Amino acid sequence: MKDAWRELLGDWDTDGDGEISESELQIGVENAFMEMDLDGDGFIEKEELEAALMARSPDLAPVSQMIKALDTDGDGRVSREELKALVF
Ligand SMILES: [Ca+2]
Ligand SMILES: [Ca+2]
Ligand SMILES: [Ca+2]
Repeated sequence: MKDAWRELLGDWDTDGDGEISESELQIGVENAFMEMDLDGDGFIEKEELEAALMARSPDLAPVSQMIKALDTDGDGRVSREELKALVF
């Protein structure tokens, strides 16, 4: 399911050296939140992910499974810290 997130968010390796540096990670996370966190509360909720998927690739993956893949504290939404887990 992390692959689905990567596909949705694109490649964070902006300088193309094959690694995500700390600054690339920061920028990637910030861009993702700017784009998806519509109500600006610092979390990506199901509805927000759903909207992003509808806009780009509706058939990518089930929203609930994508949330679950990153939601380590189980509150049903994705925080910045949780999103960072994408690259590790
Ligand atoms: Ca890089
Ligand atoms: Ca939100
Ligand atoms: Ca969470």
